[in-house]
Amino acid sequence: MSNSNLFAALRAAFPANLDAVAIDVADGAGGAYSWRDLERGTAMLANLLASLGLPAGSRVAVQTEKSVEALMLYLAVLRAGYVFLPLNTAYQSAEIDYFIGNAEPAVVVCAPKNFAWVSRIAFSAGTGHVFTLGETREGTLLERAAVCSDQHTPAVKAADDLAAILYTSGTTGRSKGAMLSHGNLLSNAQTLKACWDWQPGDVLIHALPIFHVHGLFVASHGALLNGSKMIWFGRFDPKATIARMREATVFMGVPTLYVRMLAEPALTNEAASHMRLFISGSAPLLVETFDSWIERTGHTLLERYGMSETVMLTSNPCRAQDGARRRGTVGPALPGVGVRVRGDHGAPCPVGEIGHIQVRGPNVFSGYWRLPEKTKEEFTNDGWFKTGDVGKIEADGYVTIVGRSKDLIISGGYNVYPAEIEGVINDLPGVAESAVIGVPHPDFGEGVVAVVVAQPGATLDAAAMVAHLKAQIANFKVPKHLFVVADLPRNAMGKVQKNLLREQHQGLFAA
Ligand code: MLC
Ligand code: AMP
Repeated sequence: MSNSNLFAALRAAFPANLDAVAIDVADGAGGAYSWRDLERGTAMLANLLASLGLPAGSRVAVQTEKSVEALMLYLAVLRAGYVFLPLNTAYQSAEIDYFIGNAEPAVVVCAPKNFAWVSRIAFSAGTGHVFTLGETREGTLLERAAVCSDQHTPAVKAADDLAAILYTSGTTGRSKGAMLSHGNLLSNAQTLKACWDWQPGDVLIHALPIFHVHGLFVASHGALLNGSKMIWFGRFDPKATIARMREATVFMGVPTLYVRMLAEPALTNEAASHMRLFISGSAPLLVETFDSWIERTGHTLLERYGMSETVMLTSNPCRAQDGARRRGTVGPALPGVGVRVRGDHGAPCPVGEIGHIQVRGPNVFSGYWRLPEKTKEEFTNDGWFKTGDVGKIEADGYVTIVGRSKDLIISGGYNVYPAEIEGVINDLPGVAESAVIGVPHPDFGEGVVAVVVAQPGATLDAAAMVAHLKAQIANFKVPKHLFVVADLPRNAMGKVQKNLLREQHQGLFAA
């Protein structure tokens, strides 16, 4: 049987010279990792996992700061044939409690400073093993792996075997785990390698977090599958990123990263002259950012469109002969991926008409973890996944996203679901109801704003409520502003008119 293990495919792309630098760490403790270090490190971690006698399909949940060892842990989970479950470092105890309770991981890896509370949650959910991994190689994970063999044969996997679960919030209720297979991830990585014209000698600046699709899959797989060196930032720093462009060729970022680099005088044509390709995605790219980037660097940003359930769906062209990178669009569907637009009742939309974006292809996930009914609802009868994005397709295939049918805010590339935040606010004492909206924000694209109504006789203190929320939910979800009002605008059906609230507050964060 052939092996469809994603790690095996990535490993096969390592350069012949295993002593060449694979990852050059640009911040923190610095240092360099060779391809041999990745080979040996992932083997030792895979052997540690294998030594635990975990059942097939076991989940390994990881909430650690970004580090090369954290990337190796991801690769080791693939290599050993288990299922990787990355968690945003901003998540707090109630959020982690939910993910661990829902996914029932056999292994949890957390930051040393969080061991006490994370292990309490994990052990009470039935997790057998909790390890720690710090930013600078400290913790029990590497201590235990240090005594394991550095030889390991990748587990044999079928293309549809589960590789990762990515939690993505729902418009109603709790987060759902999107189940991605080895085949989903590898087919998308191979397609992007060809489409983005990865070249021998390409060097990627990796400055995104590694707990979401963009940094973990698109960026890391891209470099690994091309045997390309990465210049690795634990945290995005616009000045330092610009300084390293002279040694690099490819950069991937959410729009906020481009906005922050544009604010740096050091961003010039000359500073970017060694670069081949700048890619943007995860959130809408403003046309002003697109235009300013051309003006300042001479490079045209390549905007692409993706999501946790589907990895990448569309991309503007890379090579000039394949077409223009058209501002305001996310480009045509990737080869082998089907993208179509449907009306409210499922009828096909004529060219250029706005409707619901649907997708199918080898990149599309198999369903939500333990939610067969929810999965069914999110697919059409003929097997297309409903993205929840609204847009149009031109005659030449270019897709434009114009909005979302899902009530979702994207702030600095992170998704915030109003229903979740409203639920937390409504549970605070004295709150009758609330509405959470996103309004234009010069740095984050959209800023989270809450509008809250007090119960009769109650007095609410906005600052105290924000402080309370900060202690309960991930920091990027906390409203940047919270207004206490007498009542919320409603339509004749009694539904809160969020569009009116958005209009009212749209200038709140004006630059
Ligand atoms: C940080 N803060 C944010 C925020 N990030 N607020 C709103 N939205 C965000 N995204 C706030 C914190 O709450 C904190 O506020 C303050 O900013 C400083 O925190 P920080 O952690 O020091 O911020 P910083 O390092 O500046 O982070 C900003 C950022 C980061 C833009 C670098 O958000 C980021 O890396 N975003 C990328 C997200 C990403 O990779 N998305 C891909 C998803 S995949 P306070 O008040 O507490 O001080 C996907 C599919 C696809 O969508 O298509 O790719
Ligand atoms: P996530 O659930 O975090 O994977 O986020 C996926 C969502 O991000 C998509 O459904 C889109 O709404 C949004 N998104 C991703 N890329 C783009 C883009 N280039 N332009 C606009 N929205 C995008």
